[in-house]
Amino acid sequence: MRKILSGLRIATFEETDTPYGLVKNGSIGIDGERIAWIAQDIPNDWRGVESLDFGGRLATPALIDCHTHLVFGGNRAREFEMRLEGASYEEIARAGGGIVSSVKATNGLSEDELVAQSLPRLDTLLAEGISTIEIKSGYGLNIEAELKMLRVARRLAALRPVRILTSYLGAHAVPPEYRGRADDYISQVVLPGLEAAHAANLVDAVDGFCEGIAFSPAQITRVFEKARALGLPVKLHAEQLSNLGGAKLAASFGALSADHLEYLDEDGARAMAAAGTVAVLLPGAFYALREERAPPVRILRDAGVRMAVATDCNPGTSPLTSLLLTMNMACTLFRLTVEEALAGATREAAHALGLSKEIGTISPGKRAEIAIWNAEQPAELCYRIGFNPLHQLILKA
Ligand code: DI6
Ligand code: FE
Repeated sequence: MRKILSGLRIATFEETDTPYGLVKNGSIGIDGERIAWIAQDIPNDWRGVESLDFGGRLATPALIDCHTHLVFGGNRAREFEMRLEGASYEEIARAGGGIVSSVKATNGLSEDELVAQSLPRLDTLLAEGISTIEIKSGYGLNIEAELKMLRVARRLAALRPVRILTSYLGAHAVPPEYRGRADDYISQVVLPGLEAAHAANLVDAVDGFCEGIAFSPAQITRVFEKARALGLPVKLHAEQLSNLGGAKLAASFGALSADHLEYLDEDGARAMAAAGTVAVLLPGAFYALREERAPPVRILRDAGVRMAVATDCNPGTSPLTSLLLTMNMACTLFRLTVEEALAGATREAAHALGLSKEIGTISPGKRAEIAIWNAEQPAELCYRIGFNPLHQLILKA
């Protein structure tokens, strides 16, 4: 199957000197699942191929949400109220709320129920021109429950036209039955759970939460060593609430990404740049927690670290199911440029998932995953709040 998309302003996001890699007034040739060419004139041997005219609309790579905890049970609206009454996220977590309360809600559901509760969130995200999302486990915190979450993520991919990459996040929180025994939890649950999930082909990457209220760098190192032994890529929630050197640790394992990074220092940024570790910025969590310290965007930029942007969709700190709103927040709260925010939800997000050869830019040879917008300027996708200008999502010819 061949098809031509014509009458487009194409923000290819190829890394050229042209902002957005913009091709004004262009066409895209699609052959099966791949992009064949991008040009102003249709090649001779494509004459007669079916062509759709988009009347001057903007095309971008389909969006990619590279950090979500989309599969979970219940909600944490009550904690939202508690925070309004003055409680902090850490206080709520230490009092047995927080992640652990979502663990109870998640583990009380069957696999079918978990699919049913997750689908509306997935559909809301997908309505904004998304082709690919990452989903983490981490609300099970026992072996079978972690596997269940990952199976749900795989099932979602079969139910909707979306590519889903899974991350095993057994090291998300210490469950109550292991309080004060985080190392035992890692030995008895996280590591054997990872082996079992990997054997069942449920794991695309391994994640962890490196934080005072979660796991120390030494404990994360144990998890990453197991990931390395299994040949799985790693990523890390790092420097969200304090600086434990998690980003540097992740970089030393060649991590795909280090995520959050509000407390990152220059040393960490340099290590990430050297390792090619992507910085995944999560303005939804920053906003919901009313954090005051934004990630050091200027340091990341100067160090040459790629910056992705993602929803962090989760019940506690980022109940957010709009990547467009996330891009707006990245600009307004973190001062990313529009080009950085859009690249962050396309090209750089592809890097963060290890998929940059396949998706993330509109380039010959890459998959034909293209969002077409009722917009002319790329900035229109970032400046609006709560409006979805998607015209059509193309996923192949
Ligand atoms: N950092 C976060 O912001 C989320 N997980 C993490 O490691 C929070 C998850 C939650 O509160 O349920
Ligand atoms: Fe997260």
